[in-house]
Amino acid sequence: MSAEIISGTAMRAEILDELKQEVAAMQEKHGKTPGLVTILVGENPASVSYVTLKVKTALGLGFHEIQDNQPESISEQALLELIEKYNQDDDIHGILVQLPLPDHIDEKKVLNAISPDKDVDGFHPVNLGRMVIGGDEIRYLPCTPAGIQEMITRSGTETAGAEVVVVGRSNIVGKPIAVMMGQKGPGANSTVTMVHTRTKDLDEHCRRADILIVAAGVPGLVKPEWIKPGATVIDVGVNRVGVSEKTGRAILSGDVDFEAASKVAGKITPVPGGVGPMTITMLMKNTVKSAWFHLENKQNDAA
Ligand code: L34
Repeated sequence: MSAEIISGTAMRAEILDELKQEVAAMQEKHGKTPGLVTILVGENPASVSYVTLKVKTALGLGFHEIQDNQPESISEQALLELIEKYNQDDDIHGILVQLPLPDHIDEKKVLNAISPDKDVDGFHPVNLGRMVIGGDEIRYLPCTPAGIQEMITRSGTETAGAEVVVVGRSNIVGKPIAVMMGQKGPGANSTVTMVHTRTKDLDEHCRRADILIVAAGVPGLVKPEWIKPGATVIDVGVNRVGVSEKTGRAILSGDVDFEAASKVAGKITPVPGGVGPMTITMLMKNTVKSAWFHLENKQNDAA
């Protein structure tokens, strides 16, 4: 048996086409396009690579895009002031501060400083709280979990009543996707188990999963024997496991042994070309949403 590949790159193309039309409609109606600022502190190679892709995608959609690179040495205070400047800028609808930040900066303080109305990453406690409440309350879903849910539903995987096992409990992936899959509503209604480093019998839990979502950051953690035959496997890991001698570029590998897992799973996402491209796509979707909101509903705060 060979699993069907769920391609993030193919889904990205579809969704970006839809967004392009929305941007054109916005330009026509309001004479404005969505404004996004990406703030990158320092030169972490993975972060540089992801931010570069985000900027390129935003420019491709015709966004008003500001790439604001800051030195590793920037003080926490200066970074907070920079964020406040963009909070006040009417042409900016989305503010993204790429993580991780250097050790001398308090990540929580920085994320909390972004106006919840411009928090297109969906990391602010207000937006995470809204996500937990669900339904109409939702404003911005965090991008990686939103991308994962989109891949599951667009691939035709049944989620209602499905056993979903989430490996990992980070604030940006594990915790939010576990909540989202357990919500009432389309693309959800699943029975969710969240497992982590202190879980007993990790493999036993994984074997029960109809949908296995792996976001541990450990290359090759999930073995083929841990996968239920026919399951949908979503691999969120983007591990840099070496450097190609030919191209000099990083070699990427997921948290799942892809070759072996493909023989057991029903559907599986690749790395690269899986969840990563969808994360960036969902950021664009949130930014378009925010722009509509700011252009058509000035009373954000009262909402
Ligand atoms: N603030 N920080 C903030 N928001 C985010 O949503 C992120 N994340 C994670 C790290 N820090 C963040 C990302 O953007 C991870 N992440 C991310 C984004 C894109 C890709 C991977 C991770 C991606 O496009 N990966 C490509 C390969 C890119 C390459 O060659 O380096 C892929 O095909 O998987």
